[in-house]
This record gives sequence, C-alpha cells and structure tokens, in this order.
Amino acid sequence: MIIVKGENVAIAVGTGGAIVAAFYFIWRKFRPRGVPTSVQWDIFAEMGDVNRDGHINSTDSKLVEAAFNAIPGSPDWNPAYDLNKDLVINLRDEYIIIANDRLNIWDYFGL
Ligand SMILES: [Ca+2]
Ligand SMILES: [Ca+2]
Repeated sequence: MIIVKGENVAIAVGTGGAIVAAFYFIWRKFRPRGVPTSVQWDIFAEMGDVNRDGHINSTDSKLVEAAFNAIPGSPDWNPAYDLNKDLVINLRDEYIIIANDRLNIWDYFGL
C-alpha cells in the first residue's frame, strides 16, 4: 500500500485504500490544531473574518451587508467591517470577504 500525502489530499492505493483515505480525511478534519497568535487573528480579521471565529464565510458577509453604507458615527458603523479602511462599509469590503471565502485560520497559517 502506498499513501501519498499532500497539502489537502491523500491518495491511497491498494487493498483497503478507500478505508485509509477515509480515516485520513477524518483525521485531517478532527486532529488537534495549533492556537493562532493574536497577530494571526488580527491578520485574518482584516482578510474578512469579521466575527473572528476562524472561518471566512457567509456569516461574515451577512454581518458586513447588514452595515452597508455605514460611516463613522452611523448606528451600524463597526470599524472591524471596514476591511479596506476607507471609512465606509460597502461592496468593496464585501469583495475582500468573497476573495477569501472558505479560508480558515488554521489551514491558512499551517497550524
Ligand atoms: Ca468568520
Ligand atoms: Ca470600506
């Protein structure tokens, strides 16, 4: 049996290969992960993880969309949602989230 491990892929060849691949997939999903540093959390937040849960996804998009057109002083203003730091929350911030959609902090930083 030959197992080739890549960044996000496992290829198992031979008898039971599918079972080995399944276990590898499960291990990849549930293995203990490292703890991001505060600097890594800050970088990832600026990439679109506005709720800082470690994932850039539709939850972050919805938060930013709910604050569309907010500027400093607006009730919906949240500086964390102004990803491009141009002092208005709009589609330009949403594009940053879309560009990084589905990233997670642990894979991104190799933790
Ligand atoms: Ca998030
Ligand atoms: Ca902005």
